[in-house]
Order: sequence, then C-alpha cells, then structure tokens
Amino acid sequence: MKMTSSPITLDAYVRASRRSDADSLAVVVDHLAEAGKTIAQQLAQAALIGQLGTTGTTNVQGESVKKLDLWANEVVMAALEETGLVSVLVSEEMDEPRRVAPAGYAVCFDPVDGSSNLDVNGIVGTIFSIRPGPDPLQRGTNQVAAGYGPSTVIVLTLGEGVDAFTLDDGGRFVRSHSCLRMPARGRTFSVNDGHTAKWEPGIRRYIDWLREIDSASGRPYGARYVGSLVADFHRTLLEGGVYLYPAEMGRASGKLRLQYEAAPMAFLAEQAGGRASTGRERIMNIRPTTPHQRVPLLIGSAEDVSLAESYIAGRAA
Ligand code: P6P
Repeated sequence: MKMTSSPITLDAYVRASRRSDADSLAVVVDHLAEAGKTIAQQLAQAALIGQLGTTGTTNVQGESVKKLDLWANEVVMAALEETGLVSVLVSEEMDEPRRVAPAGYAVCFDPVDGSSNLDVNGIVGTIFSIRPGPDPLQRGTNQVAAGYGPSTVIVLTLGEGVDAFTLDDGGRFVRSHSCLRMPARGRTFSVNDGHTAKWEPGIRRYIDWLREIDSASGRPYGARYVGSLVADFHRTLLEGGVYLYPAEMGRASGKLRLQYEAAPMAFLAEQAGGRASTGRERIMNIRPTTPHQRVPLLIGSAEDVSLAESYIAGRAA
C-alpha cells in the first residue's frame, strides 16, 4: 500500500479513468460521496437528535430496522435519482428493486452496513455497487465500480485497482491511499465464532488450524470481529487475513447479500490482489436470481482464502 502524496480529488480520479463513461460515472460516484457526507454528519449527531434505536419494524431480511437505516436509504436514493443517470436501485432496505428511469446505471447498495453497531458507536458504512443498467440482477463481473465508506473514507475501484479517499476539512474526498494491495497472506481471521456449532466440518477444521500454535507458519492468527462488514473488510484489505461468513446449519446460503455486500467487496478484493468465494464458487461469477440473494462469503488474502477453500473441499489435512 502506498500512502499517496498526489492529492487528486475523487471526482478528478473518476474522470481520469480510462472508461468511456468516466464523466457520467463521476457524477454518480460524486452523488454517492455527498450522500456519504450527509450520513456521516447525521451519524456523528445521532445520539443527540434521537436518531438511534429501531423503528419497531423488520426489513425484507427479517432484521430489525434502525431509524438511521431508513433515513440513510432515503438519502442515498434521492442522491442517485438526482443524477438522472440511474435506472434502477436495489437496496437492503427495499423489498423490490426501485425503477427510477428508463435508462442508466443499476446501483445496488446497503445504506448503513453494520447497523447493529449504531447504538454502540461502532463503525458502519455504506456499500455500493454500480453496474450498467437496467437489469437489477447481474453478475459481479459486470460491476463498473464498487466502494464503501467507513465513516469518512471512501474505498473505490473502477476496475483499475483500488484507491481510498479521505474527507478533508474542505469537505472534499481526496485520495489518501493509492494502489491498495492486499497482502498475499495475513495474520488475522474475522468470523462470528459464536456460530461455530453451525458450521460445516471443513470450516471448523480450518478455524481450528488457524488457532493452533505454530510460529513457523505465523499461527495462531489473531481474531478480529467488529460485526460490520465494512470495518472487517477494510482491515483485511489494508493488513491481509480472511473474513468469513460461511454457510450455516439451517442457513445454507449464509447471511450476507450478494448484490450489495459480497459482490462489491469481491470486486474490491480481486482488484487489490485478494480473493472472494462462497468457499466453492467465485463470488464475481454468480448471477443473482433474486435482489436479496444471500451467499456464503470467504474474502481476503488470496493464500488464506485458498487454504480455507481447500479445507472445505477436504483437500487440506
Ligand atoms: P452477525 C451486518 O448486519 C452484516 O451484514 C455485516 O456487516 C456483518 O459482517 C454481519 O452482518 C454480522 O453478522 O451474525 O455476526 O451479527
């Protein structure tokens, strides 16, 4: 990872990309960044303005909906509609895709990923995935841009590597990290090990292997789990390691949603030299059949994810 000295702004960065649609893509990314600023400002004040807590309803995922989930969803939707360049929206907070124009990009997003952390001042972020429209169900390989913003950093790929942009005191997102590369192997694993009894044997054997003492292979790995994909992925992107939300007994597809969690993170991981799979299939190749399709997710350093896949396949000792 290179901390960059070239203070290119997010807008200039996107417009300078080799893409033929660079200018329209820059408008959409800029509007997402502005929505991110608005959400970050509201998050900072949430406890003071009664924006914490739940609405008392559950979303299509069957999850308790936080007040900020719904509010942030409206902010992102309005920002994208304002561009006039987006045809369809897929959001964690909306049961069905929302068609907003006959032509334009398809944007999948999770307005506040990790919202279970909101009331405990934890890290949350907005995950987005931009595809050519108007089909709301496309493979991850169709993504033209993906990113997330844990608080005031936007991590973005346009298919030409991964860069990060930090909000400066002038309210602009300026590149702070260029050409981010995920280490081939890390030293931490990130999983909700409270679910150990639900995992398939191969995953249990893999996690047990990571916990063994063997200094020659850098084990045991450290355990890090925030419970917010943007936070756990951001650490994995910068430091290496592996994040897992595997299939579970009674939940064969795991928990994470393909369209606006697994696929955008997989795009970023692969662009940074990492790897992302269900344990058996490359995330980027999966064509969704429904807007909120869930998939198991193993993502992170290429060597760590490959070894986890070997354990699942029964090839590793
Ligand atoms: P659990 C948040 O709801 C999320 O989708 C991801 O951000 C996070 O990694 C995961 O679910 C946490 O799930 O079951 O460990 O609370």
